[in-house]
Amino acid sequence: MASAQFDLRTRLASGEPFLFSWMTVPSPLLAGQVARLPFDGVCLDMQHGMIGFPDAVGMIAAINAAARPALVRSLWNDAATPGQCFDAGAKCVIAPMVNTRAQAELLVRAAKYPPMGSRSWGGYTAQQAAGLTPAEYLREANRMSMVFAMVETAEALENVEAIAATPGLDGLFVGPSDLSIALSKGAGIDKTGKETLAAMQKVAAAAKKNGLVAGAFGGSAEVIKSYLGLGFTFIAAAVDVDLMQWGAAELNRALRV
Ligand code: 3PY
Ligand code: MG
Repeated sequence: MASAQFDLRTRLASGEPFLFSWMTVPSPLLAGQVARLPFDGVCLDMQHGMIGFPDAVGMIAAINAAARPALVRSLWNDAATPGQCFDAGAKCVIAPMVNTRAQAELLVRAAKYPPMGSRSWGGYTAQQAAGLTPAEYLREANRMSMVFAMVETAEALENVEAIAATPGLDGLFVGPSDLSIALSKGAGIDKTGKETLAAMQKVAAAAKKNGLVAGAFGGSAEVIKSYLGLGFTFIAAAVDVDLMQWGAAELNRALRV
Protein backbone atom coordinates (compact mmCIF):
# COMPACT_ATOMS: atom_id res chain seq x y z
CA MET A 1 0.00 0.00 0.00
CA ALA A 2 1.49 3.34 -1.03
CA SER A 3 1.77 6.05 1.63
CA ALA A 4 1.17 9.74 0.96
CA GLN A 5 4.66 10.77 -0.12
CA PHE A 6 5.41 14.27 -1.35
CA ASP A 7 5.10 14.21 -5.14
CA LEU A 8 7.87 16.60 -6.13
CA ARG A 9 7.55 16.01 -9.87
CA THR A 10 3.86 16.96 -9.94
CA ARG A 11 4.51 19.96 -7.70
CA LEU A 12 7.27 21.23 -9.99
CA ALA A 13 5.22 20.55 -13.13
CA SER A 14 2.65 23.05 -11.82
CA GLY A 15 5.16 25.80 -12.64
CA GLU A 16 4.49 27.52 -9.29
CA PRO A 17 7.69 28.80 -7.64
CA PHE A 18 9.21 26.16 -5.37
CA LEU A 19 11.34 27.95 -2.76
CA PHE A 20 13.40 25.73 -0.49
CA SER A 21 15.74 26.08 2.44
CA TRP A 22 19.39 25.05 2.25
CA MET A 23 21.10 23.27 5.11
CA THR A 24 24.79 23.24 5.95
CA VAL A 25 24.62 22.10 9.60
CA PRO A 26 24.75 18.32 10.09
CA SER A 27 21.85 17.77 12.47
CA PRO A 28 18.70 15.62 12.13
CA LEU A 29 17.18 17.60 14.99
CA LEU A 30 17.69 20.88 13.15
CA ALA A 31 16.57 19.32 9.84
CA GLY A 32 13.22 18.44 11.44
CA GLN A 33 12.87 22.05 12.61
CA VAL A 34 13.94 23.56 9.30
CA ALA A 35 11.49 21.28 7.47
CA ARG A 36 8.68 22.90 9.46
CA LEU A 37 9.62 26.44 8.41
CA PRO A 38 7.43 27.95 5.69
CA PHE A 39 9.51 26.71 2.75
CA ASP A 40 8.57 24.12 0.13
CA GLY A 41 11.43 21.69 0.79
CA VAL A 42 14.87 21.31 2.35
CA CYS A 43 18.15 20.81 0.50
CA LEU A 44 21.14 19.26 2.28
CA ASP A 45 24.41 20.64 0.95
CA MET A 46 26.96 17.82 0.90
CA GLN A 47 29.39 19.91 -1.17
CA HIS A 48 29.90 23.06 0.88
CA GLY A 49 27.80 22.23 3.93
CA MET A 50 29.32 20.12 6.70
CA ILE A 51 27.00 17.23 5.90
CA GLY A 52 28.33 13.72 5.20
CA PHE A 53 26.23 10.76 4.10
CA PRO A 54 25.71 9.32 7.64
CA ASP A 55 24.45 12.78 8.70
CA ALA A 56 22.23 13.01 5.62
CA VAL A 57 20.48 9.70 6.40
CA GLY A 58 18.97 10.98 9.66
CA MET A 59 18.28 14.40 8.20
CA ILE A 60 16.39 12.96 5.20
CA ALA A 61 14.28 10.82 7.58
CA ALA A 62 13.49 13.89 9.72
CA ILE A 63 12.50 15.94 6.65
CA ASN A 64 10.31 13.14 5.26
CA ALA A 65 8.66 12.82 8.68
CA ALA A 66 7.62 16.47 8.32
CA ALA A 67 6.03 15.60 4.92
CA ARG A 68 8.44 17.86 3.04
CA PRO A 69 10.66 16.73 0.17
CA ALA A 70 14.34 16.20 1.01
CA LEU A 71 16.76 17.36 -1.68
CA VAL A 72 20.52 16.84 -1.72
CA ARG A 73 23.30 18.81 -3.41
CA SER A 74 25.95 16.13 -3.82
CA LEU A 75 29.64 16.49 -3.08
CA TRP A 76 30.49 15.93 -6.74
CA ASN A 77 29.00 14.51 -9.93
CA ASP A 78 29.89 10.86 -9.34
CA ALA A 79 28.28 7.55 -10.23
CA ALA A 80 27.48 6.45 -6.65
CA THR A 81 25.98 9.36 -4.71
CA PRO A 82 22.62 9.85 -6.48
CA GLY A 83 21.54 6.22 -5.93
CA GLN A 84 22.73 6.33 -2.33
CA CYS A 85 20.74 9.52 -1.60
CA PHE A 86 17.61 8.18 -3.31
CA ASP A 87 17.99 4.91 -1.37
CA ALA A 88 17.90 7.02 1.82
CA GLY A 89 14.65 8.70 0.72
CA ALA A 90 15.80 11.91 -0.99
CA LYS A 91 13.48 13.11 -3.76
CA CYS A 92 16.02 15.09 -5.74
CA VAL A 93 19.78 15.22 -6.29
CA ILE A 94 21.49 18.35 -7.58
CA ALA A 95 24.97 17.55 -8.91
CA PRO A 96 27.62 20.28 -9.00
CA MET A 97 29.87 21.25 -11.90
CA VAL A 98 28.21 19.31 -14.73
CA ASN A 99 30.12 20.72 -17.68
CA THR A 100 29.51 18.41 -20.63
CA ARG A 101 26.87 16.20 -22.18
CA ALA A 102 28.91 13.14 -21.14
CA GLN A 103 28.91 14.31 -17.50
CA ALA A 104 25.14 14.87 -17.66
CA GLU A 105 24.70 11.36 -19.08
CA LEU A 106 26.76 9.94 -16.19
CA LEU A 107 24.45 11.72 -13.76
CA VAL A 108 21.32 10.27 -15.35
CA ARG A 109 22.83 6.77 -15.48
CA ALA A 110 23.60 6.99 -11.76
CA ALA A 111 20.12 8.27 -10.86
CA LYS A 112 17.70 6.22 -12.95
CA TYR A 113 16.85 2.54 -13.32
CA PRO A 114 16.79 0.99 -16.82
CA PRO A 115 15.88 1.82 -19.48
CA MET A 116 16.84 5.44 -18.62
CA GLY A 117 19.96 4.58 -16.64
CA SER A 118 21.74 1.90 -14.66
CA ARG A 119 21.07 2.71 -10.99
CA SER A 120 21.81 -0.29 -8.80
CA TRP A 121 18.95 -1.91 -6.89
CA GLY A 122 18.69 -1.52 -3.10
CA GLY A 123 16.38 1.36 -2.20
CA TYR A 124 14.94 -0.56 0.78
CA THR A 125 14.70 2.48 3.06
CA ALA A 126 13.02 4.67 0.44
CA GLN A 127 10.76 1.86 -0.69
CA GLN A 128 9.55 1.02 2.81
CA ALA A 129 9.16 4.69 3.80
CA ALA A 130 6.98 5.19 0.73
CA GLY A 131 4.93 2.10 1.61
CA LEU A 132 5.66 0.50 -1.75
CA THR A 133 6.39 -3.09 -2.68
CA PRO A 134 9.70 -3.68 -4.49
CA ALA A 135 7.83 -4.00 -7.80
CA GLU A 136 5.96 -0.76 -7.17
CA TYR A 137 9.14 1.05 -6.16
CA LEU A 138 10.89 -0.11 -9.33
CA ARG A 139 7.97 1.21 -11.37
CA GLU A 140 7.83 4.56 -9.53
CA ALA A 141 11.49 5.27 -8.74
CA ASN A 142 12.46 7.12 -11.93
CA ARG A 143 9.45 9.37 -11.50
CA MET A 144 10.01 9.89 -7.76
CA SER A 145 13.75 10.61 -8.09
CA MET A 146 14.65 13.85 -9.84
CA VAL A 147 18.12 14.90 -10.99
CA PHE A 148 19.38 18.39 -11.68
CA ALA A 149 22.67 19.25 -13.39
CA MET A 150 24.38 22.36 -12.04
CA VAL A 151 25.43 24.88 -14.67
CA GLU A 152 28.10 26.99 -13.04
CA THR A 153 31.13 27.21 -15.33
CA ALA A 154 31.91 28.83 -18.67
CA GLU A 155 32.25 25.33 -20.17
CA ALA A 156 28.79 24.31 -18.93
CA LEU A 157 27.31 27.50 -20.34
CA GLU A 158 28.94 26.77 -23.69
CA ASN A 159 27.45 23.24 -23.62
CA VAL A 160 24.13 24.10 -22.03
CA GLU A 161 22.00 23.12 -25.06
CA ALA A 162 23.57 19.65 -25.24
CA ILE A 163 23.35 19.19 -21.46
CA ALA A 164 19.68 20.23 -21.40
CA ALA A 165 18.87 17.74 -24.17
CA THR A 166 20.20 14.77 -22.12
CA PRO A 167 17.41 12.15 -21.97
CA GLY A 168 16.29 11.52 -18.39
CA LEU A 169 17.61 14.78 -16.96
CA ASP A 170 14.92 16.60 -14.96
CA GLY A 171 16.34 20.07 -14.49
CA LEU A 172 19.18 22.57 -14.68
CA PHE A 173 20.39 24.39 -11.56
CA VAL A 174 22.54 27.48 -11.76
CA GLY A 175 25.24 28.09 -9.16
CA PRO A 176 25.44 31.87 -9.63
CA SER A 177 28.47 32.33 -7.40
CA ASP A 178 30.69 29.93 -9.31
CA LEU A 179 29.20 31.07 -12.61
CA SER A 180 29.93 34.73 -11.94
CA ILE A 181 33.44 33.90 -10.71
CA ALA A 182 34.03 32.00 -13.96
CA LEU A 183 32.52 34.67 -16.22
CA SER A 184 34.52 37.44 -14.52
CA LYS A 185 37.68 35.30 -14.71
CA GLY A 186 37.97 35.36 -10.93
CA ALA A 187 37.35 39.09 -10.48
CA GLY A 188 34.36 38.63 -8.18
CA ILE A 189 30.97 37.22 -7.25
CA ASP A 190 28.03 39.07 -8.76
CA LYS A 191 24.85 37.05 -8.56
CA THR A 192 22.72 39.72 -10.24
CA GLY A 193 25.32 41.30 -12.53
CA LYS A 194 24.45 41.92 -16.18
CA GLU A 195 26.68 39.17 -17.48
CA THR A 196 25.41 36.65 -14.91
CA LEU A 197 21.76 37.39 -15.65
CA ALA A 198 22.36 37.17 -19.41
CA ALA A 199 24.01 33.77 -18.92
CA MET A 200 21.11 32.68 -16.72
CA GLN A 201 18.65 33.71 -19.39
CA LYS A 202 20.42 31.30 -21.74
CA VAL A 203 20.10 28.51 -19.13
CA ALA A 204 16.40 29.23 -18.57
CA ALA A 205 15.77 29.14 -22.34
CA ALA A 206 17.59 25.79 -22.72
CA ALA A 207 15.58 24.35 -19.82
CA LYS A 208 12.29 25.56 -21.29
CA LYS A 209 13.09 24.23 -24.76
CA ASN A 210 13.73 20.76 -23.32
CA GLY A 211 10.87 20.67 -20.83
CA LEU A 212 13.23 20.84 -17.84
CA VAL A 213 12.75 22.64 -14.55
CA ALA A 214 14.90 25.79 -14.30
CA GLY A 215 16.53 26.12 -10.89
CA ALA A 216 19.07 28.35 -9.21
CA PHE A 217 20.64 29.15 -5.88
CA GLY A 218 19.14 32.42 -4.65
CA GLY A 219 19.94 33.13 -1.00
CA SER A 220 18.22 36.50 -0.52
CA ALA A 221 14.92 38.15 -1.42
CA GLU A 222 16.47 40.52 -3.94
CA VAL A 223 18.31 37.74 -5.79
CA ILE A 224 15.29 35.41 -5.74
CA LYS A 225 13.03 38.09 -7.22
CA SER A 226 15.38 38.71 -10.13
CA TYR A 227 15.64 34.96 -10.86
CA LEU A 228 11.85 34.51 -10.72
CA GLY A 229 11.67 37.29 -13.30
CA LEU A 230 13.91 35.26 -15.63
CA GLY A 231 11.60 32.23 -15.42
CA PHE A 232 13.43 30.22 -12.73
CA THR A 233 10.94 28.42 -10.50
CA PHE A 234 13.06 26.06 -8.35
CA ILE A 235 15.09 28.31 -6.09
CA ALA A 236 17.19 27.82 -2.97
CA ALA A 237 15.77 30.60 -0.83
CA ALA A 238 17.84 30.74 2.34
CA VAL A 239 20.75 29.04 4.09
CA ASP A 240 20.24 27.76 7.67
CA VAL A 241 23.02 29.89 9.19
CA ASP A 242 21.79 33.00 7.32
CA LEU A 243 18.30 32.47 8.75
CA MET A 244 19.81 32.48 12.26
CA GLN A 245 21.81 35.62 11.55
CA TRP A 246 18.86 37.43 9.99
CA GLY A 247 16.63 36.45 12.92
CA ALA A 248 19.20 37.62 15.46
CA ALA A 249 19.76 40.91 13.62
CA GLU A 250 16.01 41.52 13.41
CA LEU A 251 15.53 40.85 17.14
CA ASN A 252 18.41 43.15 17.99
CA ARG A 253 16.99 45.92 15.82
CA ALA A 254 13.59 45.54 17.48
CA LEU A 255 15.08 45.59 21.00
CA ARG A 256 17.34 48.56 20.49
CA VAL A 257 14.86 51.12 19.11
C1 3PY B 1 27.07 28.53 -6.53
O1 3PY B 1 26.45 29.61 -6.46
O2 3PY B 1 28.13 28.38 -7.15
C2 3PY B 1 26.56 27.38 -5.81
O3 3PY B 1 27.04 26.29 -6.00
C3 3PY B 1 25.48 27.58 -4.80
O4 3PY B 1 25.88 27.05 -3.57
MG1 MG C 1 28.89 26.30 -6.94
